[in-house]
Amino acid sequence: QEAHAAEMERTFIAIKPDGVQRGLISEIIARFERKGYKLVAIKILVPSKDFAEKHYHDLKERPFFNGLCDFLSSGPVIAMVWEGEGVIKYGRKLIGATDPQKSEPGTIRGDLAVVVGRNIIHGSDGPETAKDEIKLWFKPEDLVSYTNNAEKWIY
Ligand code: 3AN
Repeated sequence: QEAHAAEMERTFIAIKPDGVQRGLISEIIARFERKGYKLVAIKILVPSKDFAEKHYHDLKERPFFNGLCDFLSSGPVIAMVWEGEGVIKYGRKLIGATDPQKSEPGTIRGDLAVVVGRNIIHGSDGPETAKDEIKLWFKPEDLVSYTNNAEKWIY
């Protein structure tokens, strides 16, 4: 039984400039797609420094805040919303630990990244953050709602 789209859990996922420029967009999207999650919004943009600071406002007091915001605004970012049961928590599992030296093989950071300042992907860390980040990056009408009925396309 499929939950109604309005009740489905959603998370904000971003491929950072290093992931984009290393050609990892399709690799990363494939992992979420194959797991069974549904892509409901996607765009490419170069965030301004000001926008990056809004996105990372929780980390304002951290010593790496300025460098992190410079980095996020240094090139194109793929901003996405993924939907599905448990997608916030399991999305973090697919991504792996913040420090790629500690993330397990099989995770996105474990397989594809080496240093913490260049860890290729962002994922919301909880329901409140997910809601705030989706609102910051997308307009409500940017999110699609559809029933996935793949059999319809098998002839
Ligand atoms: P996550 O991205 O796994 O949620 P956070 O929210 O603790 O981790 O950190 C946000 C981002 O800040 C990380 N993705 C990483 O790029 C950067 N960051 C975290 N810790 C460090 C650090 N010690 N040095 C440099 N950058 C860091």
